[in-house]
This record gives sequence, structure tokens and C-alpha cells, in this order.
Amino acid sequence: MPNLNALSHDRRISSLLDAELARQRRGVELIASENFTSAAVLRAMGSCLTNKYAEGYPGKRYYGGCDVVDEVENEAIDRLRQLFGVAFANVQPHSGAQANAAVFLATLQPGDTTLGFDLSHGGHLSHGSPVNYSGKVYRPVFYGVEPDTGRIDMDKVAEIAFREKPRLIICGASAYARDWDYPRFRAIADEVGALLLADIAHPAGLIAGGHLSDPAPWCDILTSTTHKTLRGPRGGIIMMGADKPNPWGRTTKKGEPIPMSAIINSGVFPGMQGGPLEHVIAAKAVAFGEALQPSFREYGSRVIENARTLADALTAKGYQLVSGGTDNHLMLIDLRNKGVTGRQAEAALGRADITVNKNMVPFDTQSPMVTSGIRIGLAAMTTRGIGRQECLQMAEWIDELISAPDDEGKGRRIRQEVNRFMEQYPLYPEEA
Ligand code: DSN
Repeated sequence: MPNLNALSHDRRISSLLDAELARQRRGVELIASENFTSAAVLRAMGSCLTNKYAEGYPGKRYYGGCDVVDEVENEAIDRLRQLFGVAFANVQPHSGAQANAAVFLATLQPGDTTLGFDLSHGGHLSHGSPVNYSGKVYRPVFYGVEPDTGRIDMDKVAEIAFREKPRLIICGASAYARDWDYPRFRAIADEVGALLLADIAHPAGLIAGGHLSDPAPWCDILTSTTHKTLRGPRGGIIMMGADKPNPWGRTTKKGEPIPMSAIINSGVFPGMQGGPLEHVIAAKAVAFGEALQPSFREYGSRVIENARTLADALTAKGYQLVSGGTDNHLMLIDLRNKGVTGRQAEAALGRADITVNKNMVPFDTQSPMVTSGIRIGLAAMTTRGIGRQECLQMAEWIDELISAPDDEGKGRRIRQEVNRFMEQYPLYPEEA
């Protein structure tokens, strides 16, 4: 654990780090995309590797002095390949959005059609949103969920794909509580001649633990973040189940086919990024090592159990969950029957140190800054050690606060209960 006292000469930043650590310790963290890393991951992040430039890849760098970081990066690659049982891994993307950008750059031409999950139904900005490069440079079309089921109808995906002829189909989301039908996506991609990308940023840790369907045998390329259910440092990765010659017939100067792995690597560097963050890559390696332990599989089971317990408890209190429940670590709650917006609910819960994010629900009539829903995830609280009883307690607090979103007295009272409760689940106890 990096010692925060080492920052004592910079009182301003030191006190802000202390304040953030205190906030993380005392609150109930239900943001579905967050988690708490181990102290070992933090230690690697705060290491001397941040001082090193290493543009290129292990053994082929544009800087001297890379012997050690080459070993670090190779170790991260090997562990990631083992974790997901894949042939190829690139651990350099700085984030999930940059991993996606590198794949788009490597596999598409400007103006090519992409087919992704609608952002307003739970998709991601980097899958073709008009405000993102992916919607400005390419021609995005979307599938979504059905109004009555809240689930993706694969026949509709097929219909859109046959009509629009995308070059790339993307499965994966930021706020979809259900597993994915990768074999059917594969069949559709094959029929229209598209590449298939699975963005597993949210469920990656649950896939690695064997709790959800494995996209690697079906999808050409996988992208992910490393900091959500995978519980590593903030960052991105790209993988392929198998390496193959590129499908466009691109060859080297000697006329040899260029493998997809080389095309994806060049999409990351020099395509999208300069120097890799080797301190983050070291922290990724530490996290992948942790995820290879049997305890990580048990953690994944508990995440899913906790999510189901909270989902059932909220449903019993009259909350409407999009798709009626969850298969993974998260749930999307449509608050329209409660007469409360997502923004109001986020603020009411925040006053009691329960952190969630407001979230659009499918067919939302509110703006993205207001929204009709909230998204809740259990990855972070499961890391802190909670189980079934604690999920039931959280359902009580959530319901009390959302039922009276302007009651500041109730917010103060529940905040005290939350803070006392969290004292039982210490975070980084070695840090003063
Ligand atoms: N911002 C992330 C999330 O919250 O799901 C996705 O990039």
C-alpha cells in the first residue's frame, strides 16, 4: 500500500486523498462499475514503473532500459491469457473506451457501419454514440431491448443486421442485467460477414470465474476494462480466443498474411496510444494473479448471490427492475412507478452515504441528466464482505430513502446507521 504520509509535504493533495479514503471507507458503494482493489494492486499502481517510457511491445521497444518492464508486461499478458483461456492479449489500453477505439481503428474504415446496443437502453458511449468518435467517424446503427420484456430480442438483432449489413457487430453493455447469447450473435455476424466484438467490461470477472457465458469461443475480439468485476486497476484490455490471418487479405512486404493479433496491436500502438502505463500494467498483472486464485471464483458466486438477493428484496417492495431481475452483478431500476427521478434518488441515497448512479432506462422520457432510473451493482460491496442479511438491510435503507427523497432528517439518521455498519467492513486497514 503506498503510504499516504509520503505526501505530507503536499498538504492539499494529501488531505484530499485522506478525504476520499474516508469517503470510501464509510459509505455503501453501489456503483455497478466500481470495486475496491487489493492493497497489492494499489502498491503496484503507485510504483516506480510510472517513470518508464516503453512505446512499442515487449522485445520491440522504441526506448532503452525496458528489460524489466518487458518482463512485467509479458507476465500480465500470460496471466490474462490463462485467466480467459485465450490465445492473444494486449494489456496496454488505458481504458475500455480506448480498447474499443483501437479495435475500431484496426478493423474498420471511416464510414463503415457498426451495429451496437443502444446507449439509451444500457449500451456504451464508445459503441457508436453520436457524441463519441465512434458515432462521428463510423455509421452506427443499434439494437435495443423490448418494451415488454426489457430483454434483447435476437430475431430483431438479426433483422437489423440483414438490413444494415454492418462490418462490426458489438455485444456488451453498461447497464444490462442479463447474460448474452454469443452463439446467436456469431451466427448473425457470419450471415452478414461482420466481425463480432464482445465488450465484457462489466461482467469480465464473472466470465473469468465461469459464472456467465464465455464469449471467447464465439466472438472474434473481446475488449474489457480491468476495474469493475475484475477488481483490478483502472484500465483496458483486448483479447482474442484464437489468432487468425486477417480477413481482408492484408500482407507484409514479403507477401505473408498479417495475423489479426498484429493488426489489433497496431490499433493500440501506434494507432491510438503512445507510451503504455507500465505501472498500471504491473497492477493489472497483480489483479490477474489474484483472479486466477480459487477465492476469486467464490467471490464471483457471492457477487451474483448478493445481486439476486437485493433484486428480489427490492422487487418485493414494488420496485420495477428492467428485465425483471438480474443474471449478473447489476440491476437497473425503473423508478417511474415510484414518482421519483433517477437524479432525485441518487441525491437522496447520496445524503445517506449510499452511492449509486442515476441511469436512463429503456424508452426513458427524461433527459440523461435527470433520468427515470438508477443502476445498482454489488461487486464493490461484495469485496467489502457483505452477504445476504446485509443486502436485505440495504434494501430497507434504499426503500426508506427513495420513499421520502426530500426528508433530510431521515437521510441524516440513515447516514449514521450506514457509517456504523461500514465500520464492520474495514477498507485498507493498514493505511492510517
Ligand atoms: N462509465 C462506465 C460505467 O459506469 O459503466 C462505463 O464506461
